[in-house]
Amino acid sequence: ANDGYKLWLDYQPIQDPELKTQVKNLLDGVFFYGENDTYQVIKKELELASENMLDQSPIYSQERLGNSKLWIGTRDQLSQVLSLTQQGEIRELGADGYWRGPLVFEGKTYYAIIGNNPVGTLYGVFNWLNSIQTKTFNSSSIISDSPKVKVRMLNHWDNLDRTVERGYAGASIWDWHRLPGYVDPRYIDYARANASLGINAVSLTNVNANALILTTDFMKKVKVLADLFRPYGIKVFLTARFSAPIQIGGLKTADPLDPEVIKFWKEKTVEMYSFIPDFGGFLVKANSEGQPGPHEYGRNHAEGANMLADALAPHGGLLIWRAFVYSHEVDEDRHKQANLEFEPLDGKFRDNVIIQVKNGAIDFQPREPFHPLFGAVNHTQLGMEFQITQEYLGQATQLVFLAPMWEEVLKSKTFQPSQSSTVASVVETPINENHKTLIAGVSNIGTDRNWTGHLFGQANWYAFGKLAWDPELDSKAITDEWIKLTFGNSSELASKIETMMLESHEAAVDYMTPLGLHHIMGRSHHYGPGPWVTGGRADWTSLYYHRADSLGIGFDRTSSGSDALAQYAPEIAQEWSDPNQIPEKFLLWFHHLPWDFKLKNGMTLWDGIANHYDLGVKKAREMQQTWASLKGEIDPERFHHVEQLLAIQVEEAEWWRNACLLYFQSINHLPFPDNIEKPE
Ligand code: GCW
Repeated sequence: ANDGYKLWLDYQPIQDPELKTQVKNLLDGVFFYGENDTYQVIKKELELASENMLDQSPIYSQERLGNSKLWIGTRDQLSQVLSLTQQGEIRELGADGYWRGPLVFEGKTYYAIIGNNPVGTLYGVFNWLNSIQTKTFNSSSIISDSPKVKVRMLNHWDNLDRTVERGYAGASIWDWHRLPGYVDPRYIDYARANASLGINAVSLTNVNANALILTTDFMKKVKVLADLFRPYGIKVFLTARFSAPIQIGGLKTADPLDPEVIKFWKEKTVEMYSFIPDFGGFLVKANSEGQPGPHEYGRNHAEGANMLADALAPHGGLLIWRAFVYSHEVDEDRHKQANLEFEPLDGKFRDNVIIQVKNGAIDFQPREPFHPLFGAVNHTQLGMEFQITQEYLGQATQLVFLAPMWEEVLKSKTFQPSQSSTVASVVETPINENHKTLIAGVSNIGTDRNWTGHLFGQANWYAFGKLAWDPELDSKAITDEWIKLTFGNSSELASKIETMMLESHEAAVDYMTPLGLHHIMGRSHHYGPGPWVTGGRADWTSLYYHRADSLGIGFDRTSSGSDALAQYAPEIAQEWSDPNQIPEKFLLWFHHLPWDFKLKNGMTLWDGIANHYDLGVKKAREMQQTWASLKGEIDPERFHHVEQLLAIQVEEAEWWRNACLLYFQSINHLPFPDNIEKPE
């Protein structure tokens, strides 16, 4: 039975005789150029892989020459057998880069996997194992790669009590109660999976933070995880509750300029590093959605962030401060708030501060235009925050592959700071040599046997890791790879699953929030439709976002409305302020238009909305049919799991379409177009 626990590291027996001989030959003579904890984990991985793929253990060679065939080590360790050119090429790959390929030494050819540091070597080994599984390994070609982003991080929204905010895959995998004494073997599999993607950082706790994590008892627990993850190249970060000096420090204030508060954080940080000498740093959500922050004391975000950054700096730690800030007191379009607060602070943050910005200005909607902060500040290092967990995208019930959405965001042109800038280039570029770059993803992992609840949630974790390593990758390549690793190498099966995956995001946008509609889901749980949601705080209602009335629909963010558009580069502001020029996928995000506004295809806006919802339902049904056609080609356990979930997805796509269209019709009283299936 296949329950999906092994993720993309399910080393299957090698069928192809030629490939098998090649791999066996190498694994019969493995030589390590040294000893360290990372090489220990490489050995474990090779053993696991070899036993599964070849039904035998690797044979370690004690001598560099003699019987060895596969060389593993760092550039330094191999310097005597590398030419100067080779050394130069590898050095250029930077800290975490790797090089693998044939090496000729004294007339004999070896296959070498080389990193600039041991972790780079581990990445090279994972990449090699990946190439075997996807049948792309060729022992005579050279493959080298290095990450384009320094910090590639998962954010867990763990609440210390095994619940996970917006977690849909069971309980939290962090079993705080039984730590530090009990080490769940799952922690190791977690580290392996992340390292295989190049993920090198994890923030263990919820950004809606509990100060308890900073107490000595919890530090001891965190230390166990940090020690386990270290050989895999993964650094641990924690969320810091801004009011911790009050909650656990016995102080009356958390004012970032108060000497006692400064002292509290300094000492806390010193204590943290006494347990974890390579502690990554803190991640902070402040003055957002009721979280404490510097504003309580009349201080700004920079004053808050810098105080913590100063505590971390002597230890080499990073302070990651979120730009997801909005408060109901600011009488402004929520879309504008981050720029309003952060643009005036440009250049005021310490070198070890990164501002972590969600991909869009509202909140992880099914589709958002890129966040206007990207490109708008030149002296502040911005990191990207994606949400892997599908809070607004059907949670762990629906198949929605997110790589195309992330790719769309990353490839968006910002036109700032330069004409050719994209979101990806902004995120990849350190503002100077002292700065680190960052891509973070809110994790979708839990205790479910398959980790992510929906089997295809694994693909989102996988794609996130790949894009954090290289934000320029295209989703199709990532998809192909994941499918092969997950379902094997049959090309017919692969092409069907690929189509499902690559079309799933657009399908969800169609049946949830087409044409730039947003935030019209059920209140607070964000599951299912809720365009009627009203009452309470304005920017938590659906009406605030869709603004439908008898005459029209959409949020006017042009100069006649909130003018959020002015926060983008003039090239974008100009094009998007014209409802006939803006890409239609963002139409109602920026424009309030009459129901009979003409779309590019000649339909009225109302007919267009109706057609998108209907198309979404059709696409969901198509996915279901495609999957049904794979019966017998996928093991029954995983087949049935996805089959059941797709049936729910189809019902829910219909629910979304019917609910939204009937609701909007109750406002505009227009008939449905003839060509769609009538909602009821
Ligand atoms: O998406 C919203 C979520 C909150 C979350 C918040 C944030 C952690 O609904 O659950 O809180 O964003 O990102 O801070």
